[in-house]
Amino acid sequence: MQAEKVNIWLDCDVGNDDAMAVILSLFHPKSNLLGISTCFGNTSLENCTNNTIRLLSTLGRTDVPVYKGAEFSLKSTRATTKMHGNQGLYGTDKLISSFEPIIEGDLYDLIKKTVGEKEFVIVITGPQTNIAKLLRDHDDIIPQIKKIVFMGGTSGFGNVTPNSEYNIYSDPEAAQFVIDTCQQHKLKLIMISLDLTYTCQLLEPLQQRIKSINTKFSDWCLEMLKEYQQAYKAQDFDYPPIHDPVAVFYALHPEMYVIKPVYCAIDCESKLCYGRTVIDKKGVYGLEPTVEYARKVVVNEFWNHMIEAIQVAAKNSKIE
Ligand SMILES: [Ca+2]
Repeated sequence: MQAEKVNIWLDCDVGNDDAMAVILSLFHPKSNLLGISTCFGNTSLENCTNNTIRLLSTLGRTDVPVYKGAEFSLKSTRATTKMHGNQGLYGTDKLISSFEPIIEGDLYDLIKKTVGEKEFVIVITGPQTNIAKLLRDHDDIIPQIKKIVFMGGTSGFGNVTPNSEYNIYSDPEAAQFVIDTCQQHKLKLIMISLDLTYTCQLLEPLQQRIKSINTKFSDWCLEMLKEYQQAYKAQDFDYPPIHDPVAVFYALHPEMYVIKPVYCAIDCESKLCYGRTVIDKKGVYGLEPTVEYARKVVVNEFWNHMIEAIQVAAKNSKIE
C-alpha cells in the first residue's frame, strides 16, 4: 500500500542547499510538491527565481508553478552573503530554462488556484517574508495549513553574525510575525535550526555515493556541492552542512526527528543580537512554547532519502 502523500508548498531562495530541498520535495515518493514561491535571500530575487526555474526545467517538472515573491524584507532591507556564489547557485548556467515564473496577482491567488481546498504543509527555506505577508493579508487560508516547517535560527553561533542565522537575520520581523500568528491560531510551527543542520554535513562517503550515480545531472549536483564545500572551508568547516532539505525531510518523515516544544522569540531590536533566535530550551522564562524545536534527526536516513531523490532526479534530467 502506498503511503499517503504530503502536499507541500515550498518557499525558498535557491541557493545551493535550497536546490537540494527542491530535489527532495520533487522526487521523494511521499512528497506532492504543489508549487514554489521564491524570495530574496541567498542572492537577489531575480537570481533565486531564475535558479528555481532552471532547476525545475532541467528536471522536467515545468508543471510546478513558481511564484516570484518578495524582493526585500518587510522593512525593505536585504542582507547579502557570498556563500552561494555570484548567481546564488553554482553551475546554474549548465541548467536549462524553459518556462516563466508567475508575477501577476499575489501568492495567495496562486496557492488557492493550485491547492484548492486541500490541506498542505508550508516549508520555508529562506527569509520568511512571503509567508508572513500571506498570513497577514489572508488569514482565511490558515485552516488549510497543516503545519509550517522552517529552516532558520540557532541556539549556538550564527552564520551571518556571531549570534544570528542568515534566514532569520534577513527578515527578523517576518519570522516573529510567523511565530505570533502560529501561536494565535494554534498552527504547528517546526523549527529546523543550525544546531540540527550542522549535524547533516555532506561527508566524503556521501559524496562518493552521489558520484557513483554517474550521470550528467548527478555530476552537476556534486560539482555544485563541492563549490559550496569550498565556501564552507573558508569558515572552518571541512564538509558543508546541507541545511534546507532537512526542513523538507521533516514534512515527509516527522517520525525521524526528536522534537521539543520551546519558547522561541526573535530579537528584532538590538545591535549585536539583531535577528537572534532566543530559544528557551530549559524553560527559564516559564513562557508558553512558541515553536516545536527539532533537536535530533536520524542523519543516515536523511541522507539515504536525499541520495535516492538525486538518483530519481538524475533519471528525469534533461541534460542527459
Ligand atoms: Ca535557503
